[in-house]
Amino acid sequence: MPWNDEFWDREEVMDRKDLEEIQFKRLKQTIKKAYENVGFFRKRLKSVNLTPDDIRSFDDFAKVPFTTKEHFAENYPFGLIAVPLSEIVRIHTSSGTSGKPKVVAYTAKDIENWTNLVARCFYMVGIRRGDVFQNMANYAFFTGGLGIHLGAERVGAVTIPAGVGNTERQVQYMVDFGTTAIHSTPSYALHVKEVAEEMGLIDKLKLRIGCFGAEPWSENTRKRLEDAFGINAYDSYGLSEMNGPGVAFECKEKQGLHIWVDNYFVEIVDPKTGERVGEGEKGELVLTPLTKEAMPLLRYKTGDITILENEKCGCGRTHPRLMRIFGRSDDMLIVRGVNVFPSQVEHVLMQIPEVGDNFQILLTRKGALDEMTVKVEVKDEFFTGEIEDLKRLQQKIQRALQLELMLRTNVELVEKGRIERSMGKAKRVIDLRSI
Ligand code: DLL
Repeated sequence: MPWNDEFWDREEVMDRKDLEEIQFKRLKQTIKKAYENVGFFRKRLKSVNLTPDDIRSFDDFAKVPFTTKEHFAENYPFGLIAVPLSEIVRIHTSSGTSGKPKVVAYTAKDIENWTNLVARCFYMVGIRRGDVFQNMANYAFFTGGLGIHLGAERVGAVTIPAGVGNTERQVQYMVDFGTTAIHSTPSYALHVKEVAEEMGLIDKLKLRIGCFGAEPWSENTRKRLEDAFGINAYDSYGLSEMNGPGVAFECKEKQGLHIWVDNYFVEIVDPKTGERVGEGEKGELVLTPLTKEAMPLLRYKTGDITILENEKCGCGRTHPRLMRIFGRSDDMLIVRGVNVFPSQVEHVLMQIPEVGDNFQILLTRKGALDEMTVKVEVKDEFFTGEIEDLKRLQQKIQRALQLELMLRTNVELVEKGRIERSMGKAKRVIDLRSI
């Protein structure tokens, strides 16, 4: 296979009509594969009196029942696999419900296809042969390790399997190897930035590009990372059930993430009713992989809340865009009846110059009332010990949060380093209300 410029460009600007044709053909194949090879899907289709032949349009497909993460628990470990184990070459897991991890499996062709999808994302943001790409993600069961790694190698970058942790060594390598591109969770990137500043090496870095994903983050965090590292920072979305990273990715316009609809069929539904929402409306992302051999999931409810944008992008690519993920429907906090996404809190805090890079939300109950306390690290230069200054800052943060959330919160200011750093996905919320 010639992995040259022409190869990647051709896939990104396919005609919309051709894309739809490919989608429908692949969708039919996926339904058939699932029906014929996975008892679970056969039963699900039969429960609504459907056979694969009854699905003749994208609208008909809406009659197929959803697959949820609970179904992963029920079919643990291998119940959703559509090929014999002898054809499986890799397994990853990610945290699931009722103590059972979600197990996802790949054939050799799945790995090949996934690698090309991740490479397509990296090519899009300008990562090329000669770039030094440091992958600061966990290489164990997490798909952000190997999945990202193979995609970066495929575009020809010098790929460093750095993993997470040992942050001082990571920063030293970035300087020594002349790293030009990094990948990590945004929360770990903030920690790397902090350590690079402490080591006095932040100005010695040669970074151009940062790819960040696997958890929600905000425009203001983007700005912090871009300013500190002198990079362009891009949002990367994916989930293990759909291979892992490489499902959707921002282009240089940074106006939403192109979702590769030749490989994933996209629906946005009302999370409660399951009905498809109107164009441009916010809802839950439901995905059906169109090319997976090992695990052809039908209408998988991701839990992720977003908007699908069909307008053509300034970059010329024809694949539609997902707007930045607001959060998961199950991450949404209800505090005294008000809906709050942790990403909204992040958005507010990261635009306040005195605020450091870490925060945590603590939920407690006082009598019948919920209390939300936001613990905020303050940058060293503002943590002066002057009570009056701190009081003013605390009130400023409280007002900014109230304006965004329509909710009164307590704000507790702490010194830098007082909140535990995350190496992978950050734990932003501690909910003590049910204890
Ligand atoms: O997080 C795959 C991945 C690895 C994506 C590296 C990007 C980079 P899981 O561990 O299965 O897979 O978690 C998937 O993480 O359903 C979202 O809730 C969340 N998530 C992933 N990317 C983003 C993002 C990987 N860019 C779950 N913004 C998903 C917000 C994200 N949330």
